[in-house]
Amino acid sequence: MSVGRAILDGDRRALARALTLVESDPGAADEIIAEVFPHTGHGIVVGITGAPGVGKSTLVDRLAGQFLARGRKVGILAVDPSSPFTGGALLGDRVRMEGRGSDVFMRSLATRGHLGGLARATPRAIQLLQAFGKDLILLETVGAGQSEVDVMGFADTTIVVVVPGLGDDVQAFKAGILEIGDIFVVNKADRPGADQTMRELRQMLHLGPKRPWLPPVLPTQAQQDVGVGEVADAILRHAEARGDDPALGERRLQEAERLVRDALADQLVQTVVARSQADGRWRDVLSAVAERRLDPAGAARALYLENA
Ligand SMILES: Nc1nc2c(ncn2[C@@H]2O[C@H](COP(=O)(O)OP(=O)(O)OP(=O)(O)O)[C@@H](O)[C@H]2O)c(=O)[nH]1
Ligand SMILES: [Mg+2]
Repeated sequence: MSVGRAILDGDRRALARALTLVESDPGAADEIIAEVFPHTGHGIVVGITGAPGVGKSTLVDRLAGQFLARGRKVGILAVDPSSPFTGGALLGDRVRMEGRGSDVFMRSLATRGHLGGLARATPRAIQLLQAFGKDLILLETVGAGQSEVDVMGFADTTIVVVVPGLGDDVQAFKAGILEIGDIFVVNKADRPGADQTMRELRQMLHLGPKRPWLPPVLPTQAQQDVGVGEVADAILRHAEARGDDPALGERRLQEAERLVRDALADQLVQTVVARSQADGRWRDVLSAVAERRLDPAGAARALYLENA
């Protein structure tokens, strides 16, 4: 049986193997993705982002519990754009999640060194989980940079987690976090200043451009499992609101465009590199660029025209 068929039939080991392929070399899983693709795209993908240590993993764990209790099939992806390795924190998370037994599938994704790797691997990992039958995927990512905004682009609903006392986070808000958040969570609301932080956030959101969906600002104490049900409710409400949004079709087309453009870029690079390696031109051109006889864009153009 093919790996794709096995995943569709609910084989966890086949899923784990495919995810490893996707992580180490996105293109390597093309065949598997092609087989399962008709069975993807359903359900809700929730992105959870925020500065290190704000409680994202704890919230994800509690949200998983909420959605399991509501009969959803939950998958979790912990994406770490900053680390080329699966860090200790993520391993700790994994142990915690696996306490939930086989109802939740949890996986960490790291860059493994290649730039832009996560932006390629993340949608494929989501598709594999959907093919496996998961209809609620929680996507945790840390940081406040472009890579994080890129990864969150694959979420239907983005949750931005902050803690009382915005302080350092103001920087992150300038970097566009305010624009990508559909739901704002003030976690560690057991700490002083939570009310003020919520007020400040609401003010900032009201100052922004008018949108059909005004992002709610919700307090949680994830550790104590307080307020998490309200976050789950808000996720479902946002999914419903999106369903009525005439822009949804346009969004799906944009997503398709991004996937096809990325795949096209991958295939063009592979084809041109393989062909120019085969006739020995590749090394000559690299030498020319290394010795500054040729500029990189000029080199690429020449190789493309010779081999595409
Ligand atoms: N006081 C308090 N602590 C919390 C709460 N939620 C989580 N924590 C604690 O905050 C710490 C960080 O929690 P994590 O869930 O690992 O945070 P994270 O955002 O996933 O961290 P990174 O993945 O490392 O960025 C842990 O010690 C949690 O127990 C809360 O509501 N109140
Ligand atoms: Mg975490």
